[in-house]
Amino acid sequence: RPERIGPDAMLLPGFALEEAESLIKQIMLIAREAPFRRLHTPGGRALSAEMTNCGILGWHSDRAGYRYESSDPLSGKPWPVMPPLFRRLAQRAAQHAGHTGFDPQACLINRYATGARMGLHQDRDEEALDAPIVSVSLGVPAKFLFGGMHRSDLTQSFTLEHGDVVVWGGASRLFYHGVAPIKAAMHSLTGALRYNLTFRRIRHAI
Ligand code: MD5
Ligand code: FE
Repeated sequence: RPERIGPDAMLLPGFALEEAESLIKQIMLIAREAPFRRLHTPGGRALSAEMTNCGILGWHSDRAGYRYESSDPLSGKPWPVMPPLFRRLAQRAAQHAGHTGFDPQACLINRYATGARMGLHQDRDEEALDAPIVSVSLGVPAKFLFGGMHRSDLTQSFTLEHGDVVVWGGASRLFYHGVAPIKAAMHSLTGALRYNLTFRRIRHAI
């Protein structure tokens, strides 16, 4: 029961439910090596979601700009290895949505506390724009906003629940999107938190 939510964008409800508890345990292990932190935009504003990464590249933002780094700027050490469970889930989801051969290089882990949000933006810090993006939602639900190629395009909203996976390919890959402020809620595995795993391929070759 995959649901088409945009051009080449597929919602796979509950696709990650079976491994959700293991995913959350792995997030805790990753955060011991590379703690969640609040990044700042190049303009100096703090993002409200806290972030960390695993994989050979990790997304980072500071006064110098948005970019992918092979080491954690906090520690100078390489990002934690992407757990095979993460990689396999992302590959299986991409395959399920019709994208063969997806091999993610980066997994950005966003942690949203109550009230945290993500303003409308495009994901365009990657070179491999032909590769899909796979996102996995865990914990409390979020109202996700999904627009079009232009910031001013109307947005649709839908709820992303614990275990839901979305595969964004084709035209949707560059659509504006955001997350409305997280409402106070409780989930048995995460408390009041929402986590989102965002799997991306950054470069065509390594
Ligand atoms: C989130 N994270 O729920 C989302 C999930 C981010 C981010 O947006 O940049 O960390 S990824 C949603 C996404 C990715 C690529 C394209 C589109 C949506 N889209 O075309 O709507 O924390
Ligand atoms: Fe995004």
